[in-house]
Amino acid sequence: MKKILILLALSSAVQADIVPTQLNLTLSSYNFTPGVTFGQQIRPGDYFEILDIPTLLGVTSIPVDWAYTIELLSPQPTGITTLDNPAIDNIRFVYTGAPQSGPQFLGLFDLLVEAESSLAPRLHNWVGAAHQIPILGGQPDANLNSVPVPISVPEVPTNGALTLLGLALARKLLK
Ligand SMILES: [Ca+2]
Repeated sequence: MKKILILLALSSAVQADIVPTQLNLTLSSYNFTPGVTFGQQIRPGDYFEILDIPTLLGVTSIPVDWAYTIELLSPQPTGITTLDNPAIDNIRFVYTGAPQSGPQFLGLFDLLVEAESSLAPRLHNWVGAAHQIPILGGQPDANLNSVPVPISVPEVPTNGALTLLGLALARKLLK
């Protein structure tokens, strides 16, 4: 079984608020556990996005107090500029619960993707938008991260298909 695990330490994020950790792809499940970092707080309306997931089919489960939207283009927080392909789906998760301060993990987010996808790197495709904790001023804070996303794997011809292709080529050459 194909299984890839990527661990990103909460403390290693440079400009951090909601960051990805424990990203994992199994047969048709793309899941991860985001975290809110030290000195940061999530409030109702704060969110994070993963941009441009070509094999995204839907959502299997997300923690309580979160809602999601699948959309082609997503809003960017102030100070964040990144590429967003208008032809490929994004997913955006919006927090609806009571304020929570970091550092802490935010639970498992599990997405349904096309079976037999494989992970491909993407640059600056994770956007997090939270706030500083009140004692630090409570201002909005946002960041960019890069996470791999599942993409389709081109189908490899089966032996039967190769045989048919060979016969077709042979017939063409004999004409
Ligand atoms: Ca997009």
